[in-house]
Amino acid sequence: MPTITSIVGFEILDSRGHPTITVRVGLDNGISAFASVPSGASTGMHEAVEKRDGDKRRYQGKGVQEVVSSVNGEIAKVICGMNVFDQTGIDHTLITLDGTPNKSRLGANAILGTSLAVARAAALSCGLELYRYLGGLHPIILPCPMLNILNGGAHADNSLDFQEFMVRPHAARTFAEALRWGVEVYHTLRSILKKKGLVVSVGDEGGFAPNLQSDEQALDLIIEAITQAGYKPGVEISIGLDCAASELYDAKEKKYIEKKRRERKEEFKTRTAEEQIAYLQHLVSLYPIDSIEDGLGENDWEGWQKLTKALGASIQIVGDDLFVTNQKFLERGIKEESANAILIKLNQIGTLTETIQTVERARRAGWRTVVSHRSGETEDAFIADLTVALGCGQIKTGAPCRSERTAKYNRLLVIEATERTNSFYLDTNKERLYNQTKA
Ligand code: 2PG
Ligand code: MG
Repeated sequence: MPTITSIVGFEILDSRGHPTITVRVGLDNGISAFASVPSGASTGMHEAVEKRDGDKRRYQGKGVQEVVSSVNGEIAKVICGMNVFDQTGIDHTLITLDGTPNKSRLGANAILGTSLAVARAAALSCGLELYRYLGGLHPIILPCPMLNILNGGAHADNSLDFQEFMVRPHAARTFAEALRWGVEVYHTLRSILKKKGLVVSVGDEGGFAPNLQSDEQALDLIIEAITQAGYKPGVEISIGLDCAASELYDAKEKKYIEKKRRERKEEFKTRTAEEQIAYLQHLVSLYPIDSIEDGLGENDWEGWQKLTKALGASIQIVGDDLFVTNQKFLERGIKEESANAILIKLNQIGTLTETIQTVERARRAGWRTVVSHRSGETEDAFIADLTVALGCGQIKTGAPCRSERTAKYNRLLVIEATERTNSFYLDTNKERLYNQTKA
């Protein structure tokens, strides 16, 4: 059994130019592996804590030197000597060592970096690809990519309130085909925006970030792009939204606010939870939207129940900030029927083991799972392997633009091409699996 002999953390940069951590785990068989930790902007309040130094003289307080020290010191001390295949034992040791319910003492970043690097070193020790080590030998499912082609909210300095407008090429026969469709729509959208004299610079997740009149105009442009690229909106390519509504909620007014318009001192609308639900229903009736993430805020459990009653039979209702990949919140969501799908982000909970358990719990409840990147990413493509290993069937990892986003899509392309006969693409809308040798 290979034993862990060294654990070393390094302060590196994420895609927004903020510090994050990468961890190297070394084994007594000579193998070593790295894993890097991403960082969110629209973070849920119940997420595991991303620890930062707070020393304003370095990186405006965002340094992670203390996190690196914890990895090199406390964490290395207890984890070195452990069997690298004991992922569950290692993750539990990390959780106990931290000792807080939200991993705030050592930082979820310190813990996750270690947890993921351990898994990678273990896979290498077996001579297995990461997705095989994590997922076993069964035929694999390639996910439907959800490409965030228009950015708004906290990810872009523009007028759009909704954070993400995604295309879902669900009717493709392979992942590679789905990605190509998405990429073609992305580039078509670019030329449409350009022709209209709109800005084609991009937001944090690589999607375009023009100033538009409304969320409806964004949806109209996407429909135009899908059609012009030669695809049938709804039939072949549908639309997914991440409203990131926790960001739009004004606790004082107890309402959802058109924040960008308010910031720009333009006339803005406010909506109660009921009005927000009605607005989303209105959008679903007008556009081929089949997935809505965070349509309401993270504490609005009552609203979520109503939203799922109103739309859950016909579309995917995804909880991100509401569940924060945490089984405790998911359990409540299952009981109260607050959603029918959960977003899966490793760094929201902080260990690989807990993430896998959350996915399994969601699946037992008949829920769908969508593996997700963060808006601040690195070149690490761990989530591509994770999606495949757990057969989640859906991944959102931004626009097909910027290397930290394409790294994940590229990894999936390679996995699919390698596993030709042994892989399936999931049409999430029909729950049908397609094998590429027959595509
Ligand atoms: C989200 C994520 C990823 P962030 O809200 O789903 O797109 O954004 O990482 O900023 O929380
Ligand atoms: Mg989200």
